[in-house]
This record gives sequence, C-alpha cells and structure tokens, in this order.
Amino acid sequence: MVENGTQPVQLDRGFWMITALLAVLAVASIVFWYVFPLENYLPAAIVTARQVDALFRFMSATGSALYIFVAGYLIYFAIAYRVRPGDGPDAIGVQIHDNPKLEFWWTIIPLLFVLVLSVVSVRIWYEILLEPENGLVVEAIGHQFEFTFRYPQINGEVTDEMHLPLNVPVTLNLTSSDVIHGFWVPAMRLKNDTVPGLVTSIRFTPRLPGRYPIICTQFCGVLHSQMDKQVLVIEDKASFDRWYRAEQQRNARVSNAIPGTGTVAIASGDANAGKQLFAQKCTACHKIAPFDQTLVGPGLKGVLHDPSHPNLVNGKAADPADVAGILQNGYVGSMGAMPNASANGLSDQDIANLVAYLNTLK
Ligand code: HEC
Ligand SMILES: [Cu+2]
Repeated sequence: MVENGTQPVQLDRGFWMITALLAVLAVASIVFWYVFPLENYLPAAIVTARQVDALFRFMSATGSALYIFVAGYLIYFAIAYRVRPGDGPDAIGVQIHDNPKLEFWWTIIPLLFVLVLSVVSVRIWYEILLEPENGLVVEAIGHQFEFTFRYPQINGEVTDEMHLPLNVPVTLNLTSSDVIHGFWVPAMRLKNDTVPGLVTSIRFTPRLPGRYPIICTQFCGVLHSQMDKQVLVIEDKASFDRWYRAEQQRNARVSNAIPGTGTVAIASGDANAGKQLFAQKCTACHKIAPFDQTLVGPGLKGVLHDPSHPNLVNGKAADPADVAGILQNGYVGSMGAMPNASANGLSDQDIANLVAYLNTLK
C-alpha cells in the first residue's frame, strides 16, 4: 500500500483544467441566479416577498456552484482514475489519510458558509416577523374544501375571494374548522398550516395590485386538489372599500353565531345578574337613556317599554324574544354593528339575564 507522505499524489494538468472549467460553470450559475427575472414568473405581491426571493437567489446560487464542483469532480475522477487494462482484479487506488491542511479547510469553508446562510435567513425571518401589528385583522378558516374569510364588521364569512387593500399592514389569523389545511399564496412567498383548535398568524403588507391564487398545501381529503380555485385580490383602498361595503350589505342579515341552539329560555332570566353583565359588556356602546341618545348604539332605556319605539332596529317588534334574537345574532344597521353573542362572549343564560334586565327599564 502506498501511504500519503511517502509518495505524494501529484495533481496533474487534467485536474487543473477541469478545475478551471468547473469554476467557469460555477460563476455562470451564480450569475444566472442573480439575473433571472423571477418576478416575471411569480409577482412579489407583498413587501417581504422580495427578501424571500433574495434568500432564494443566494441559496440557489451557492447551492448550484457547490453542486457543480462536487458532481464535476466526481465525474472527472471516475474517468481519470478508472481501472486500466493492465490492472489486476484486486488492484486498489492510492490510499490517503491524515491530511490536516485539507481537513482544516473542508471544515472551515462549509462552517463559514452555513454561518453566513443562517445570518442571512434569520435577518429575513425577522423582517417577516416584525411586520407591523396594528393593521387590518382578517381571519382565514380552512374547510373541506375551501377557505372562508372573516373581516371586522362583516357578518358571517366571506367565501370565494379574499380582498386586501394596498399598502395597509395585514394580520392574517389562520385556523381550520375540520382538518389541517395549508394556506399558501405563492405570490406572497408565505405559507402556514391552518390547524383545528389553533390560531396562528402571519403578518404582511400588500405592495402590488393583482389577483393571486390561494392554494391548500396539505392533503386534506378527496377534493384537496380543488383547493386552488380561490384568489387573493390586492387592490387600491377605494376599490377595497367598495367591495367591503358590498359584503357588509350582502351579509347584513347573516348571523356570526354558531348556528343557534335555540334554547334561550328568556323566562329564566335574572335581572340583577343582567344588570352586572350590562355594566361589563354593554356600556361601552349603550347608555341607559332614551333611544336617540346614542353612544355607539342607541340608548336602551325604553327598548321594551317605550310607545314611541314600537320596533327594534331590525324592524321586528320590541318584545323580549326579538331583543334576545339581536343579542344572539348581532345586527348591522345604519348606526354600525351590534356584535353577536359569540363576539360579546354571551352564553344563552347571559342573554336571558340581559333581557330580564332590559325588561325592568321603563
Ligand atoms: C361595539 C358596540 C356595541 C356593544 C358592545 C353592544 N352593542 Fe348593542 N348595539 C350596537 C349598535 C351599533 C346597535 C344598533 C345597530 C344598528 O341598528 O345600526 C345596537 C343595537 C342594540 C339593540 C337594539 C336596540 C333597538 O332599539 O332596537 C339592543 C337590544 C342591544 N344593542 C343590546 C346590547 C346589549 C345588551 C349589549 C351587551 C351585551 C350590547 N348591545 C353591546 C352596538 C353595540
Ligand atoms: Cu385543504
């Protein structure tokens, strides 16, 4: 056996030629990844999409350069040091071990590379995490087999399209009503699973108007492949407001509540408990005063016993059952939005207590 050191391996002309060739190919691949017009194929719909693209370019460039050297040498050595006609059946190649210089460099170079990569990705990750928090809050809910969207002050759930205004920071809360789905908008370069019983959030700021496909990335059942039909519409503030108002009107009579148990036994209400609850949950929007003394919503003093107020805001008769209906389902009218029972955190018994209390006001 020939030991390294006793007879050093000579790197011949062929080796240096292939090294030069691989270096040229590696540089070409790096240039390719940096000039490739990515956004012509996949628009960058949100602000952080470009940072993700920068990371993608960096990883693709270094990854392809590395691959070209590894695969290139592999092929070259396999050919240059192949079995020669005169070699015996048990001939072995040159055996090399203990080359501290080589081992030092093949440890240090990958280490530096991984360190640079982690610094670059953590920085971009932080930029995504540090997107502003105080913008529009929207909820996307995965269902078999579509996503639905909830917006503040729109009753019920918006189906088919998700609209967002340009340049307004968005917090998107994600959850699921059945199984795990994956919410992915390729144009945003953001993806998150929607998990039943868990709310996760992503934050971003739309920067480019357009219609972008929303795709489910978790195999969620037989019609999973159908979950690529919905779109995210990013549009200017005026068009968004128009869409938003139209959805508000369209859903005005839809209840946000989980389909009612219908078991509100109004008669069992306790007016004292109702009075306390009213102070906690209602006084931010309602005064105990005549109907026209509005705070956010109307004054509720005469809600059940004022002859000049025969009907409730939803046009129904001012009787306990219909007041309970408004507390249960909420109502959006000319004054604004009365939250429903789930938004106000009211149980059926709470509703009965509140109605009993309102019934004592004259
Ligand atoms: C975020 C504000 C807000 C909160 C909190 C709120 N409401 Fe309302 N409420 C409204 C608005 C606004 C309306 C009127 C909607 C319209 O017609 O435009 C309303 C309407 C009503 C009505 C119908 C009044 C009528 O004359 O027809 C009743 C009853 C009512 N609220 C009771 C309550 C009770 C009880 C609570 C506490 C659990 C409560 N509201 C909490 C905003 C609120
Ligand atoms: Cu799905």
